[in-house]
Amino acid sequence: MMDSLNVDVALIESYLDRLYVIGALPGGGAWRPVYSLAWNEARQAIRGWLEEAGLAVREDAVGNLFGRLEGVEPEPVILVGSHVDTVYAGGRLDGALGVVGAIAAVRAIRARHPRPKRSIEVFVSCEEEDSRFVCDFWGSRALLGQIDPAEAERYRDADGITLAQAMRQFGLDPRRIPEARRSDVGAFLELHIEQGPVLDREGIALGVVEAISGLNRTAVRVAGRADHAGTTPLAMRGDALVATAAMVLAMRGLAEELGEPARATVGRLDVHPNQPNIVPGVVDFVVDSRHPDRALQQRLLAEVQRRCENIGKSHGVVVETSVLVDQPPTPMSPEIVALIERVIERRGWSYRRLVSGAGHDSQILGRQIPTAMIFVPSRNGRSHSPAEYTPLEQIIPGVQALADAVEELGCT
Ligand code: HGY
Ligand code: MN
Ligand code: MN
Repeated sequence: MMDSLNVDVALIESYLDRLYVIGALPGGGAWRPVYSLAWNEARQAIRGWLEEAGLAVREDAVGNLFGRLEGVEPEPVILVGSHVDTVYAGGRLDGALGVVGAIAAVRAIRARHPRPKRSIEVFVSCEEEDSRFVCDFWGSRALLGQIDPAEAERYRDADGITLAQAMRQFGLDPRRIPEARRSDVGAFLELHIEQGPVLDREGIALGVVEAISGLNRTAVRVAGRADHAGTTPLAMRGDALVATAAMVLAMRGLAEELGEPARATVGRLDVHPNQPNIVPGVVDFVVDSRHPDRALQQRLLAEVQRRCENIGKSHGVVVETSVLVDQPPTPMSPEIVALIERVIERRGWSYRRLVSGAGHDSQILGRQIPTAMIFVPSRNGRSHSPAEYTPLEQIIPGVQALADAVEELGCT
């Protein structure tokens, strides 16, 4: 058996610190939405790190970055990474850990295997979070050739800018999106924080993901009637926000009825015209619903739509729903899961299997490419918040396990 690989702990800490400054918001947390200045600044920093690691850097048609360590066999390629974009006011580790961990892992591998058996690439996904456009795992869908270039004209951000316009600002041509497709990838590994409480609560070092939950996003438009807040009798109102309030509570009730681990969340409301002295005329909102069982995910989705429509009728407002995202649950590769467990056991660390309630690039890539994920604990399960935290000593086993697993896949 080979000696253990050792990843560079100081480098991991300094890269994570550096990334968290990029897109930092005055109130805490960072925001690096796709095709923004902060997003690009982070990518330029990462590009430099990939070059310093001795990797051949390439950018694809949507802005995904790759850093390649050329193997004796050019393909199939072992891909390892995560996403560079963040949610609004996101924490230090979501996505960033997977990118930094991949760089540290491949650096350590390169030091021992300057020319590994298989080619190994760090993958920096350009977009995973839907935090600017609801574009549904843009980076990994592009890699699989699943984007219709017309989508780029369809999606708009809060300021009305189309995704195509945003791409062009960074010299990317939406007509070339199909060129991002790859068919040379043989495996994908992603390191991530758990973003939930299980590992932290149980005092377990690492999670090995066996499946990722199915995810839907449903846009709901509630159309009532804008009227004077002082004069319109309650019985004469078509208050879109009152109807929406009932729907929000119904979504919570729906997930409770279905039981753990069903989820239904309304995290975004747009109220029109959003004035204190006007009865709200229109509300747009998005329901995020999830379940790891496809049949139950679909039942949940159908109920989201049915309940919103029924509540609309009882409130005398018009409800329209449209499904923006429909990603089924994705099982991880049993062979790579078993490999990860073996390398963790060899190190003597504790681990357990988990189903990820959060979505990941692995959810998309895992449907066509053998894929697996390693989780490190999230303190108090906090994520999608500046409170996201994992101490360095709990991060390092995750990066080591990633490096060991990639080494096994790429070099033996
Ligand atoms: O929403 C998700 O689960 C992911 O963090 N994008
Ligand atoms: Mn996230
Ligand atoms: Mn993430």
